[in-house]
Amino acid sequence: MNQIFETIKKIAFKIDHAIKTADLGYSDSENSSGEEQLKLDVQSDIIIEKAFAHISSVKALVSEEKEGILEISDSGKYTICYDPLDGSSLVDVNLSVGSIFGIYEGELRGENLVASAYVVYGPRIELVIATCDSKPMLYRVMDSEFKLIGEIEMKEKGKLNASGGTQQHWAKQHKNFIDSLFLEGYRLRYSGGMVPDLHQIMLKGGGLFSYPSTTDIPNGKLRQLFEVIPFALMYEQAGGEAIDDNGMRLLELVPAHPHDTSPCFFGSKYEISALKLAYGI
Ligand code: AHM
Ligand code: MG
Repeated sequence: MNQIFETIKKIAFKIDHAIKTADLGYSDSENSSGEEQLKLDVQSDIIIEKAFAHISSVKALVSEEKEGILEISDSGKYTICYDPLDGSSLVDVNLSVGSIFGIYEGELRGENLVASAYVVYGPRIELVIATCDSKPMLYRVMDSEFKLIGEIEMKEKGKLNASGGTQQHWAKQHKNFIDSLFLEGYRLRYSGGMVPDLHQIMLKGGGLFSYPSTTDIPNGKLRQLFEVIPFALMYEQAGGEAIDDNGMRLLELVPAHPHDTSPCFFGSKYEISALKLAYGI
């Protein structure tokens, strides 16, 4: 597993370099969710595929940018599901973006996630790694190297509130709940990049990030294997919670297809309890 984490560090430097120097235009292809791909999405995907191609513990790779599963090694133990450049449409306005990695052993489902990692490409490069038996560990690049900063631990209750989805398509109960948090004094924080948005809430102690079911996208936008499940492990290991709109732990999701999505809520304990009350779940 260490070799995988070390590889993610190397990938982070390469993708960061690409973000800073590459062409920001569109490629002439679409990803498997039918979204237009930026050249940077494709380039980041290739960087990751090449980096893991010779790591013997890797059995297979599944990318948000590709259909299907890429077999790497028969004797490998782990399947890595990754979003090479999440929030890539924010690069042209110079906001932070990220890469997300879910490391699964066995069938691709929440309970088989053994570790997850994400990289934030912002004013600095940061990396967070969580395993099933450790708190998330934060690393930051200083003097061209990843240095361990420390463990991440969330408080019982935070101050930040971030909800995705088009508001005109929110369900009444979601709108009422989000409004009630603002009436309690929560501050809006939403950049449109789940990596920096979830990172901010975790590092500032707590709050709530929602990507709910909406009338136009009933299953939400965020993908289970590459985005939702890896962050669920982060939040649970940091002392928070991560559930869907039925109150089920996101770590219990069982995707029927690699690109399946799910409504999702990540927060500290207080906000998740309040959400359960408001949603009646
Ligand atoms: P992407 O993987 O195509 O970049 O999309 C995922 C991103 C998340 O980072 C973010 O939370 C969400 O899309 C924002 O969506 P919206 O604009 O609907 O709020
Ligand atoms: Mg994404």
